[in-house]
Amino acid sequence: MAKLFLGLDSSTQSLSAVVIDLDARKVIYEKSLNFDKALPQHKTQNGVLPNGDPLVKHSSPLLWADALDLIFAGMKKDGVALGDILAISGSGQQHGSVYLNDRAEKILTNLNPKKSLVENLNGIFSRKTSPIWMDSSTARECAEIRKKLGGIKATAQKTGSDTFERFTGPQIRKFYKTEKAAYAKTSHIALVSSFMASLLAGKIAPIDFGDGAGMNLMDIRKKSWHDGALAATAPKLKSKLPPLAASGKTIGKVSPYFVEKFGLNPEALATVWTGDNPASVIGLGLIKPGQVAISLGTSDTFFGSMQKCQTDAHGEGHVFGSPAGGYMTLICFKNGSLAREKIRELYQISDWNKFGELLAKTKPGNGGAILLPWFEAEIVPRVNQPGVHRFDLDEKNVAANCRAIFEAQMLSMRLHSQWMQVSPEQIFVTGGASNDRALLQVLADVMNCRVLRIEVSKSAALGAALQAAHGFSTATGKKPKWEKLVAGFSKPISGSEIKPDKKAAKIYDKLIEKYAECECAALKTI
Ligand code: XUL
Repeated sequence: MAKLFLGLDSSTQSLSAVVIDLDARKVIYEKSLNFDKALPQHKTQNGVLPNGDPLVKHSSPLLWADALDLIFAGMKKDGVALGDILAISGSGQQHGSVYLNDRAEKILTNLNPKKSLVENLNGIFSRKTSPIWMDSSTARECAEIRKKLGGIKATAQKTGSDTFERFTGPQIRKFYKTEKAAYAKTSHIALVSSFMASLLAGKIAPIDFGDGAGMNLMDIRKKSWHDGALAATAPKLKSKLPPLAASGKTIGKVSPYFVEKFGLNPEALATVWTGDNPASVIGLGLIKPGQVAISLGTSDTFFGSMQKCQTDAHGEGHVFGSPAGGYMTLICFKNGSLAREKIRELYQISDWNKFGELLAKTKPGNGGAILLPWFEAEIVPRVNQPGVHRFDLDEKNVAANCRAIFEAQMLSMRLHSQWMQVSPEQIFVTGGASNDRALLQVLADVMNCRVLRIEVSKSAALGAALQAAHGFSTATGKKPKWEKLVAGFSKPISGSEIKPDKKAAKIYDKLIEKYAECECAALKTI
């Protein structure tokens, strides 16, 4: 019998499944189910419920449950050997929260396989919808909690991050303030990850140290609920939260609902889920401290493993627990491809090859020219008023502006990741813009580090499957090594390595000082 493990990823727009054969070191099945297309009855757009207020972004927990039924039905239909799956784990979009009443526990333990999950779960919610990570309607609550915790630095030191609108604590506070009766009727608060794990386990599941750190409620060092943060958020909160636990830890046998309905093995283990970013860290094989990846997408994110818990005094970056045991960090730059596209449009450059040709006409360091491309309000550094700033850079010089945008973004990444105190030996890059060699060369030179491309399709679900394998092995008394476990699953694309140019790297070592000064000067004016 093959040793199969299932990883599920409940993201904003879809639910994905990845099944791995551990001994063969192979992904044997993968599938995604798009919420809007597969389940139009829930009326989401890109996984979000329409709302008149542009700051409010909610989704539906019943949609996620419906998707779970559907993905299992699909696996059964596709002939996946569901009876051979030894353990299941998963990941969820971070920060989103689900509110359950006092009927939830009983209903979860008695899920009726003759009915759908949606039919079973009707009546267990104390709040019909779930605020998700895209919501930014809690600025006031962020300020209130931050103040009670002693400011930005103290909040980050205590909980791993400054308060952010999308984080669960500020969201819970808003719910408590605006819907007091519904808050009082809430017996359990779950994250997307722990809600999904609860369905599979047939009982209220713990929240893990990775996703728990995205709440502004967990003591990042002790990995337990932080009493001060709980008190600053809402009354009686501790009694509504599940225990915290390591991701992949066994919750129990999978619920009989899934055994009877889809043919899962009754001995299969249901394990604790995590957030999608922590799971991706595993899926990409970033196990050793100092291993980092950059995702160049709509926004750019810089994330990776971290040895010590090192929080950001400026409150720009986040520290989460890593499923591999230690910590991970994540920094999100909003003006990623968004800003690169804006420059391309502004100078009417037909495509990225042409853009690269123009850039090649200039030299590393751009003669000291600096651009600050904050087309949108920026997260890192915190910029509330969008604006583009140029220093010693002629707006009419097209080639210099092409180089300036790439250099600015990579210098900003280097500058704002210094607090993490990691010196990577190599950087993995993924995402839409990661096939742009000109951009990757600037990245390698600015970071003075090898850069390798890596394919990340379903990296979170793959990480979750590996987490299931780790949890299973631990439960059977073994001490599995993460490095061994992930080996062979995610490999960089062959021939994609870009080495830093030592001369250029020296230029950037100097230019970063000027870049930092320009940032300070611009921030003072807004
Ligand atoms: C991380 C974050 C997003 C979501 C996306 O802090 O908000 O990356 O996890 O699913």
